[in-house]
Amino acid sequence: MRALRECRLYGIIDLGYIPQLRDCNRVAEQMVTGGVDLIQLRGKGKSIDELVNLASEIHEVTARSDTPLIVNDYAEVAARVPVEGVHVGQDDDSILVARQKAGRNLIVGKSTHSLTQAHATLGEGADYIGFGPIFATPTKPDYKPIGLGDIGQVHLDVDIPIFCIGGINIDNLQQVIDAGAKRVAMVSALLKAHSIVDYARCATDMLA
Ligand code: TZP
Ligand code: MG
Repeated sequence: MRALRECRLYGIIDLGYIPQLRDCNRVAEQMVTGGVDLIQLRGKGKSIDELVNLASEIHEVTARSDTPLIVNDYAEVAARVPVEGVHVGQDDDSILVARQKAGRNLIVGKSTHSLTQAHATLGEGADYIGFGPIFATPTKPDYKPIGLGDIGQVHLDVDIPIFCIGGINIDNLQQVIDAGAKRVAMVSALLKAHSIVDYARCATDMLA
């Protein structure tokens, strides 16, 4: 399986952007073909059983290319499907509880929305953090964007992989990289792209 440190582009399959759930596998295939390094299944409002079914199908695709699959919010899914990790937010299970619920050693990532939260997460044993939203985003509309200003500092202070997230697309990616980002996560830009494969290739080239 690809190591987290080698991952630059994190593609998030947010079911809110996928009207037909049977398309998830195809989306995962396209992400993998385009060079997405790490994939997350994010299904707000779905039941654990639904997520278990989707995660097992997507995992068949991701495992073939050694791409780690991370499940958002629910470590219970990781107890039933051999996904590589779980992602928790500030209001979700703690990293410790997520590991206990999964019942095995796996990647645990956490969303952070400020330098203070990023620092706090270090002591909690996260394997990576999300940092953002950098820009305003319809995917997380209630969150105030934090802008580019703290990206340099968070990379000085935090020595686990940091994925900048929130409103990032091909048109603003260079600004995010110039601000100090090495890794980014994309949701809507990738999922709404005319060609997920070409879009991901372009982003991975820029992050190389
Ligand atoms: N966490 C911070 S911003 C965000 C999450 C899950 C949403 C990012 O979505 P998009 O569509 O790439 O702006
Ligand atoms: Mg969450």
